[in-house]
Amino acid sequence: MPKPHVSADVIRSRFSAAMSAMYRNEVPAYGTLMDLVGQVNARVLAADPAEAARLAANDDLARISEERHGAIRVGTAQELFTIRRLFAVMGMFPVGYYDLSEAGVPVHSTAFRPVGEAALKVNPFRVFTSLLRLELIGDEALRAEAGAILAERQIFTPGCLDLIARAEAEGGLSDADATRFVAEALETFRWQPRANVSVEMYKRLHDAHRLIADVVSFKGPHINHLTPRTLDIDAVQQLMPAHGITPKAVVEGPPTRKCPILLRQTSFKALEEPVDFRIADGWAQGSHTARFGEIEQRGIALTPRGRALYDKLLTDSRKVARPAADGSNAGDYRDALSATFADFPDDWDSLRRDGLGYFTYSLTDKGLASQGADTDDIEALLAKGLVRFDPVVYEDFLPVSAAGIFQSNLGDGAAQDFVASPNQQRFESDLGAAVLNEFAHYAAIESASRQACLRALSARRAG
Ligand code: OOG
Ligand code: NI
Repeated sequence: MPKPHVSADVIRSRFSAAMSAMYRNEVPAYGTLMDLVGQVNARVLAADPAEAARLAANDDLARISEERHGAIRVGTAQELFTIRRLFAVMGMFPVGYYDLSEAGVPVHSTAFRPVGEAALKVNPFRVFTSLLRLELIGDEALRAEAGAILAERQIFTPGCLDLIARAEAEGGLSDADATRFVAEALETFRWQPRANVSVEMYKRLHDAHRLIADVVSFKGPHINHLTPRTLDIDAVQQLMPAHGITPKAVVEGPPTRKCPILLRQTSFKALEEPVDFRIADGWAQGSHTARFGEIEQRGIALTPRGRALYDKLLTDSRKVARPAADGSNAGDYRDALSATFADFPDDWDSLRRDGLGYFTYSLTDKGLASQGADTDDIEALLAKGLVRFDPVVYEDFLPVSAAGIFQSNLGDGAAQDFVASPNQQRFESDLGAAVLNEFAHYAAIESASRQACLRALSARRAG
């Protein structure tokens, strides 16, 4: 008898818990950040019982401060292809295409994440995954050497590869195999204190771009940050220095609002860590900065129309003030952002009526107690108080914000001018699959909730 499979959602939960424990242990400042986030979230919930009740109804309150995402950077098409298969075992699929060349970082990316409300509810953990684009590097000799170094490494353990193949062949893993899979997969994301290259090679890679050194010099794509969810990102940003952590200069994304939209993020600067580099007869100590911690606060998912308005206002505010890496104009940037975003409606009903955000619809208590209604018009049902609406949470990322996060931890001089060269087709061919469209996902959630409301009301009429 074959053993029953555990669900992919359960494997993902075990994996994110294991990753969190490993990272806290390896990066102590991250543990401090987690504690701070927990304290701030507890304070917000105590001060706002209505929000606490809403979260209790929609979310697992006990897990409110847990990780929502992490990030890795892989070096080759083959690595990207296999990482897609690895994440699929945990019910994580590539959503969205992000071109960061435009923002001075030689990578393009996707986010592996659970898809569908049920899976997100069990555990929303996702991994922002970037593929290095050596073709954007001018120095041809260095490009060839870096390619050769990458071609020789194997970032997956043999056990991990076997279990991926088994999950694919059998449609899942038994409980014991899932436990082994999590342990084997974790090895790919672990920090390797011994570099794969000599210090001279490291320096050359580093001079070409710090990101290239980070990807090419090591045996694997160490997880470079994990990110818990906070209910008040401004408070955590402000409290970080008192807890001995240095935050990046500005919070990325939209300004502080009554009705949060999309995603706001901030991070603490990457730490300098000791690394052993190869020398002729052994190892020589040096250092590398790579790993940091981040926090996020999520708001409503915007429609293409809302997203276009967001992009326009962000561009406008960056014309007034562009955040300097040293933080010298952080105040000006914040002011410009709030002034520009005054043009973005800040109440839920306007966002809905203007078609800027996605909402779910459900029956109110009155709707549940009713004998149905004589109309299929959602606006009329809302007016009668039979139906209510709630914002759909944004589950994806933002390219300009991601570039800001990259830059703050790569160091101030890391931005370089690359010719903007999005190449989704190439990315998807390396990935071995098309990325899912995030807008289609949100639109489907909204329309399913609408249909469910109408069906429930018509069943009441009939009954
Ligand atoms: C990824 C940076 C992007 C985010 O939250 O936008 C990111 C990286 O530094 O590898 O994680
Ligand atoms: Ni991140």
